[in-house]
Amino acid sequence: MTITITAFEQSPDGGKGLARDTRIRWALEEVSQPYEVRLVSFRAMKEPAHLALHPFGQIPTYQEGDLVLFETGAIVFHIAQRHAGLLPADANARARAITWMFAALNTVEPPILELATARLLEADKPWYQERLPLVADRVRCRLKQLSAHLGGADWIDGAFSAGDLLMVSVLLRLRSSGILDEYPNLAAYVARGEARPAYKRAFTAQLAVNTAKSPTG
Ligand code: GTB
Repeated sequence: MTITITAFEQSPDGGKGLARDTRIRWALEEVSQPYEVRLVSFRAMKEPAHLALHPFGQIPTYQEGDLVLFETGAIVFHIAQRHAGLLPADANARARAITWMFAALNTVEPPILELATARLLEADKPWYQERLPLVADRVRCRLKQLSAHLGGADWIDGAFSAGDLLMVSVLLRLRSSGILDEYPNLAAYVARGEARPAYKRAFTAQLAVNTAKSPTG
């Protein structure tokens, strides 16, 4: 059955791979599943046809026959459950990998998103310079803990898993802030993720969309 995902017609990041369709593309590449991509504009995302797939009018979505999913974490989990390669066979190791998926999205990503939002939308506010270090320190708090847990390991709990896929994806959003480089083992962890052939294919595919010349020039 054909898998179809949605992605930005033109990502605001210009192809840095930070929009969440990259996470889905990466998961599908890891498990060698072909997929099609339907590109949607910001306007189309809020129209009934897309809202029928995604109640919050966002990307990514995932369609496979009658199945329609939204929420990146749920989609990656679905892919990992259906196809070998992203979750360990051992029941306890699998439960731990799933725990790391949640940790990436629920514990590590929120302060990172808060920082990204502050830098993007609050830089003109009179309190920005005072607030920014507070927000950045909340990110550092999580990175310090994650760094201590990872230590010198390649991946967060044994072999590469969907937990790593989501954690690396979440940490990638920090690159432009410079904070990631304060934690060399985490910077190396992210680099290992980016070096995976499946990530490279996913990144290249989204880049092609975002550098393609628009029909209007
Ligand atoms: N919780 C949902 C999920 O994980 O799937 C969140 C989905 C979401 O935030 N989607 C964003 C979206 O559709 C795109 S990925 N936004 C349009 C809207 O809400 O109207 C978030 C994103 C957007 C842009 C960048 N960037 O330019 O760097 C990075 C990440």
